[in-house]
Amino acid sequence: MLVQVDTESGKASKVKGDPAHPVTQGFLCGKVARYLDREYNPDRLLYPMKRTGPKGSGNFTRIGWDEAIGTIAERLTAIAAEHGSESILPYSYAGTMGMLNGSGMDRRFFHRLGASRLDRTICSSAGGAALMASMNARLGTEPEQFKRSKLIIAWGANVLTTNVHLWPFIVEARRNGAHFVVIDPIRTRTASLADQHIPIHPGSDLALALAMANVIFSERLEDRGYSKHIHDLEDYRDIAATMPPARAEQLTGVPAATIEALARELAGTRPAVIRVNYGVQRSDRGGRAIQAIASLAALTGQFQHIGGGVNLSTSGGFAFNRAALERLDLEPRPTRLINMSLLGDALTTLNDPPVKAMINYNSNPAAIAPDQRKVLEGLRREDLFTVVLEQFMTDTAQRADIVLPSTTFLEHTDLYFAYGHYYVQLARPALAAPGECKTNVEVFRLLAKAMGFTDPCFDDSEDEMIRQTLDSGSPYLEGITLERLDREHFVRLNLGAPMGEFLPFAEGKFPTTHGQFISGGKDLAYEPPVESRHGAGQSTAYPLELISWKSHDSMNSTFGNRADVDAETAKVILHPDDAARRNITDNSAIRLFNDRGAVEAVAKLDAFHVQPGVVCAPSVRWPSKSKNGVGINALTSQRLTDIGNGATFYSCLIEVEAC
Ligand SMILES: Nc1nc2c(c(=O)[nH]1)N[C@H]1C(S)=C(S)[C@@H](COP(=O)(O)OP(=O)(O)OC[C@H]3O[C@@H](n4cnc5c(=O)[nH]c(N)nc54)[C@H](O)[C@@H]3O)O[C@H]1N2
Ligand SMILES: Nc1nc2c(c(=O)[nH]1)N[C@H]1C(S)=C(S)[C@@H](COP(=O)(O)OP(=O)(O)OC[C@H]3O[C@@H](n4cnc5c(=O)[nH]c(N)nc54)[C@H](O)[C@@H]3O)O[C@H]1N2
Ligand SMILES: [Mo]
Repeated sequence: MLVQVDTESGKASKVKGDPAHPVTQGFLCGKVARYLDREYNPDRLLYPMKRTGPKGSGNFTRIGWDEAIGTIAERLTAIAAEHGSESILPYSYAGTMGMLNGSGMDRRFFHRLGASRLDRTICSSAGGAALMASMNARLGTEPEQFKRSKLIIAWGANVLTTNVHLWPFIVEARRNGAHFVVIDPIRTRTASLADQHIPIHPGSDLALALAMANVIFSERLEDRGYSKHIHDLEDYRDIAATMPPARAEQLTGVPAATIEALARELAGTRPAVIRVNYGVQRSDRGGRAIQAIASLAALTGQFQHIGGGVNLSTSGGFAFNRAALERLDLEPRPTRLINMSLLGDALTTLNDPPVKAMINYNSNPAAIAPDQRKVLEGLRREDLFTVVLEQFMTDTAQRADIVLPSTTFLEHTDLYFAYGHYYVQLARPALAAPGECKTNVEVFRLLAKAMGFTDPCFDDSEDEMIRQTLDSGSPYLEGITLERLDREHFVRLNLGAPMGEFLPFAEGKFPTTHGQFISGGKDLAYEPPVESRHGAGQSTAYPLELISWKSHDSMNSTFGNRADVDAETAKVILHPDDAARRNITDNSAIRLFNDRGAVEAVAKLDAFHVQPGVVCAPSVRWPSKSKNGVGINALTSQRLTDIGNGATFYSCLIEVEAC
């Protein structure tokens, strides 16, 4: 990304994509193209503040940094002395995915303190666990290879909305004759532009993937030469045999003939690539669904061909020295791990010790964590000491005792990995921090000093931390130095192959113990998600399946302060048949509810985008912007995925009524 800065005023006038970058190719997504609105927004937090009214009242008064840091250090010391240091919980996720501000000085601080550790499961852990279970590597087909594909399946991947930089490669492939198929319960923007859209019942992808394998095995369409690299091939065949297309049709809503045709097309096309995204794994069987989808690529030998394979994530290429960056070794003793997707329970029922302090940065749990009623109940606790590092007054910041103003990524140095491509990136500040904003790195450095931590790592500069992170001995990082990053800004990982020709599994050689791919066999046995039309929790009280997917114009809850984003995320899309049965008209006020909570929204009737029985909410709206002060996650549950302990946001049953 390039920022045009006026040398006299020091102000930015324009942001644009870097035309030299092989993946982003000179354009930005719609959200970041408007980033200067955010950068110079009058609502930016500029000074440290402390709470003056009751918890959550939003009454704050400005204080100095010395008082802020002093108070936090004093309170944390007292809480650790009385309840043990594990009563202190860090909470962070994807606000910035920079290594230093996202998993650097913060981790050092909490490890040294002996705080509870956070299991960061809110987004991708089920899919990540699936890649590890099947290949022991989080690697995927390079985006640059997609243009060489002949068949591209976007499986639970809303490419145009969430991964727009892949789109030009898909366009190029289609120009060369590729067939583009989308498997998604919703007819997304991506689906409506595809050659074929296959609507599927939410949470049933595992059944579809097994049925495709069933067709491939029974018609002997597998790649004989390559499928020998599947360690548990016979178990895979056995489990696939339990899912004939007719059974899968019942479970998925996809006609058996469509399943057969897709299976034959996948087996008969080289190269074919499956772009699976995280939408698939936000439900009970989502982890194994990803494993079954990756298994299809192995069974049909797609890993041998440029433009083939499967891509969920490329993050495993970034073989950084996390031990040196995060310094887990500073822990005085091994500490407990708290699942961030269970924050509601962690704040309300966890004991031994209870959570007495929460330091929140890069995240807005009051909006994004499931089972929001419990989360908000927890954040309301007068005896919970809460510190929030933020750029804006989010619902989480509003419930803090101390709010600390944070820099944006245009204002601090950081090193970036990616999960959609293979380039390491460095950003230096383009702009000065406004007011008294500080970087997360600096805040945790100051806190470490105030707590009396004398370990030399708390004196490390940003540049020193970057050098330590790059120094891992991995061949992927060979030759990638801070100096080179400063010169070039983005550097391709040293993957041992020219751009667009990285085929790590062309000859099998998976980094598993036996070097083979693992399908999962019996572990792939399908059961519908508890909260789904065929699930055990199916009920007449809450018959509708809610998908609170990604909104086009916001980034989870980031940008939720914007009026246009708020209007968009206030809408909930219903099929006209479902609406008619409930006397709901277009643009009218509705109430979505289940046993966990109720949310008010505006109905948008739309037979084009949603199928009957499915309700779709672009997320994540700021709770405080809605009439009853809660957001869509008041409806979602703390039930976890089959593997990876992830959140099941997209497996959620509700009822809707006019209000
Ligand atoms: N504009 C925008 N871009 C974003 C984000 C954002 O908030 N806004 N967030 C970023 C983040 S944090 C992430 S993790 C990625 C996520 O990127 P994606 O995974 O692409 O996004 P999602 O909307 O979570 O899910 C993708 C699609 O899966 C579909 N889906 C839901 N349930 C199922 C199912 O059971 N089966 C199938 N086959 N499909 C299903 C949804 O309808 C959706 O269209 O996007 C990133 N990019
Ligand atoms: N219902 C529903 N819930 C969801 C999802 C969904 O699809 N549906 N998606 C889930 C997924 S995939 C994800 S990844 C999570 C995302 O959840 P979060 O990681 O909490 O993401 P955001 O909502 O974007 O909030 C990030 C916050 O970090 C702040 N921030 C940004 N940069 C910095 C920085 O440098 N320093 C500091 N201190 N703060 C910064 C931003 O202002 C913002 O308020 O949400 C999950 N929740
Ligand atoms: Mo995410």
